Amino acid sequence: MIVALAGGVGGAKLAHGLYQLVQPHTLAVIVNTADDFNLFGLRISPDADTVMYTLAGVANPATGWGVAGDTWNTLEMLTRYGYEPWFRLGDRDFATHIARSEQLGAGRSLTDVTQTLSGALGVHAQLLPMCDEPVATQVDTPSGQLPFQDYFVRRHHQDPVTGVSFTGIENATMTKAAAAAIERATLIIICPSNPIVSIGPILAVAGYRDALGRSKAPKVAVSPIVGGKALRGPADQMLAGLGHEVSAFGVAQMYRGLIDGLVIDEADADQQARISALGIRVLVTNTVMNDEADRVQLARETVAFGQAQLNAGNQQAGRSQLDITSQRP
Ligand code: FO1
Repeated sequence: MIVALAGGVGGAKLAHGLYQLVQPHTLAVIVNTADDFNLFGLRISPDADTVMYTLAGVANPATGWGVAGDTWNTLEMLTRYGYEPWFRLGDRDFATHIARSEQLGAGRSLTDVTQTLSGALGVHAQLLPMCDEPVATQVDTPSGQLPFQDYFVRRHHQDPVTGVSFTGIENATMTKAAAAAIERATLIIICPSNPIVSIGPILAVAGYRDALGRSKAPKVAVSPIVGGKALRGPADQMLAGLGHEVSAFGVAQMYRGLIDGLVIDEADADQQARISALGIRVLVTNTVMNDEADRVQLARETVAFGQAQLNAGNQQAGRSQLDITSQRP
């Protein structure tokens, strides 16, 4: 079982590479839900939907989020009723939010609803919300505290970030399904998502750090920072605003103690020694996923890197060599 921790578009791309590489039922993607919010009376789970649409092969390739070829009639009509269309919801995307909201309203858990929706779209990997309780990222800026989507979408993540907090985190617990997946994991991958607001919320939910620490599976992260920049989104300005070094090394420091290995881009090869000095093994390769082949290639190399960690660990302990994954023929 490979367990991938993911957030938005960057994480979804590597999850998609893994999904194409291994038998679907041997992959579980634990997804951030702290970006979730209510709009038009509907519950919206942007990161779960981004991973779901990407694995289903229906994501909008230009943006990474929303449904390819979607239409905008509902939003256009809502604009005529005076609503501001700051968060672009397509007509097919609305169906996801209507179905999720209706099923949550009937008392189903977010985990069960997400399984129903992703299964209906033909996704046979496990797509697991990090928790079933509501958690909401708040971003502190010089203009005051902003709910995440206001900061990220409405204000185009222009505001300097001076702090991040997760409302409701104190009531959130790792789901049984996520715990079971980590229990069975032979490899745990932290996808190239924003360490602060995509991976951070998952690690802040009670139970994850213990479960990950207990797991004997190798833990490998892929740096979302390449050449000192985030490939998309505000991760670089967030790391800077919160006092972290904006580099692959900075990411290594954030995950220190949690991961055995870090995959960094060739642009950051000069940081390999500093990262190794933290006791973290390093794989230097191309981590920029411009097309589907890149996604599968990065997935393949990340899995092989994890396998090497496992073998190294087993050799030291005198254990036999295990095959981490059942790859698709
Ligand atoms: N991001 C934007 O920058 N602008 C949008 O209008 C937008 C709409 C949207 C609709 C559905 C969805 O699932 C995601 C959407 N996103 C949009 C992306 C979303 O804000 C981010 O992907 C995550 O919240 C951060 O990873």
